[in-house]
Amino acid sequence: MLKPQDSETRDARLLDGIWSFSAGPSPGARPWTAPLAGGRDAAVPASYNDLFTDDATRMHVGWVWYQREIRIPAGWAGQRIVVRVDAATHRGRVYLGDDLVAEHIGGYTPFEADITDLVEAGGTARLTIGVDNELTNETIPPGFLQEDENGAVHQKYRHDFFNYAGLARHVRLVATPKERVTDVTIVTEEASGSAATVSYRVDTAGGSAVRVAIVDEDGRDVAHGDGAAGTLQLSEPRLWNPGEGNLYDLRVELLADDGELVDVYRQPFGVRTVEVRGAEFLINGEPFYFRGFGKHEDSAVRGKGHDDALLVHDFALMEWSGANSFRTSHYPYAEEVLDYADKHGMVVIDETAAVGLNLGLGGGVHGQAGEPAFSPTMFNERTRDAHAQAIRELVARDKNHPSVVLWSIANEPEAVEPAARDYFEPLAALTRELDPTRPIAYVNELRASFHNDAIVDLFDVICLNRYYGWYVDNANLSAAETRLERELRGWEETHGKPIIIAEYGADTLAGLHSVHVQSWTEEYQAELLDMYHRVFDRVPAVVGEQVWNFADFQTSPGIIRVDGNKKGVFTRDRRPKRAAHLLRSRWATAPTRNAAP
Ligand code: E9O
Repeated sequence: MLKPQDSETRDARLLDGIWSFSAGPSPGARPWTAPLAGGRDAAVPASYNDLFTDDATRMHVGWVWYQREIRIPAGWAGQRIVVRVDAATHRGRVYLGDDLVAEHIGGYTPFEADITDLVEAGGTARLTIGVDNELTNETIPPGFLQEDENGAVHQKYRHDFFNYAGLARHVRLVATPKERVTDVTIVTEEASGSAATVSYRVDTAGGSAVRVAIVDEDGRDVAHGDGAAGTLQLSEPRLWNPGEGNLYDLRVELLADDGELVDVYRQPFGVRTVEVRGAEFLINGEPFYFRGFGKHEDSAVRGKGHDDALLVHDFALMEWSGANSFRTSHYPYAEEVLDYADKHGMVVIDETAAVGLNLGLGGGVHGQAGEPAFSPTMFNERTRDAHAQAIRELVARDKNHPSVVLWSIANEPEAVEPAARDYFEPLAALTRELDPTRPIAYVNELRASFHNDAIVDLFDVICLNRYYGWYVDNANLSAAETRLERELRGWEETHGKPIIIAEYGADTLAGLHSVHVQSWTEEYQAELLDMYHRVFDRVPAVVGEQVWNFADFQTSPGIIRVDGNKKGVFTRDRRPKRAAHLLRSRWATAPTRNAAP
């Protein structure tokens, strides 16, 4: 799905700001022709949970409603007009007046509602967006409802971050020509410093001919093509590389029968290749070593609300620490984040929201005692269909980002039971079919190791989340070191594929210090990371280290979390803990941006 943009033929307006908001009533309580009953002010974009002071809203389960007036610009007559919602977490319904104009399931990918026939240029309309945050065994991510002693219903889930919901990204009013470019796909077929071959495909609605040009960063046309698909040659291309966010635009022009220009769309892209060869991960044919973080979209007050200031600051901190990459744990991030990664040469592991597809931990790490454990049969065909749809929408949205070098289709799912293989085989095949150009992975958790992981052979890269020294061997780093090295060597010998440690870390209370080996102190976090690094440097198949987590983040309340997960190297308000300085001295001095430290 194309990101909205302004062009000679297109117009996109943000509908950000203060909307009227109400938690409930149910969809049956329309009409939406009237102002929201009991509506109060809410900011868009932002998760609604932490905007107010009442717990009823913060912990609300079910639908909420956002409403505002829109005015259609007078100059938009004859255009196709849509409302584009970048994300409605986890399900959205768009109404214009009382007409349902779009419904979408999946909380982190965009959708649009065509309102062309319902509005008039220069006129106004009442726009209402319903957002449902409920998670079930058939949603991605999954969850379940639990009734307490008093009959109150609570949303439970296995993933370790707060179920922030609402309109956390931009909403836009967009005009395009009716005959228009509907999709663009660009692939670097081959690239070297002296030449590159780039293939493209343009999908259209109407129009009769397509003309394309590659435009460089100085605005010069450096290659031309005709037709809806083809290949283009570039001589002396400026390759997109880690740390070098060189970008081009593919300017796509759609022409009518009489040769008149009806639509123009500029799709940014980078010229770069990605390949897994043996136990190496290659970008532009060069071995790449991932240094960076698992992140979250998370901050005080706005929850998962996208914020450009936070985006710029997070990247500044990542660059300060010497990171060259991050993972969009555990869901697709706002498109602005990937645009920024493209521009800054930051490498991205792009993940679906399939997190928490694990069996119950029997009241263990993230489950509360007494909660039902997920069983292998708990996830069914419909769960998998939702998961497949999440993969389709992720690839459709992000396929042209050069920063994205690896698809992660799930985090820490059940991976030992035979049912896991039946579940994942078609999903891995689907991901490859949708994008044959990028390697794929799933992110593994400790209980599936090199000898009993039943799905890892379906993937190209082994991504491991490991917590020796934390959940296992807490406060015993020498035992942890032995176990970690033994396990990594086991993976290396058994599978011969590149290994990325996609999570390692320790909960750390900023300001807590000790001269003793004491978990939760800043010293312990730094020593633990340092120990992992020694081991990584001894195991050649390790091609990446991404610390869990970039920053402290909010979780659901529970007995192992104190105001959230504290494994951040930065606090939630982005101040460095001691470990941040350790990473900076390891990473920022790496000989080249590509090399292992
Ligand atoms: C997923 C991430 O979202 N990985 C978790 C992170 C954590 O800090 C969480 O925030 O808890 C770790 C999974 C740990 C599994 C340990 C199993 C231990 C069995 C004895």
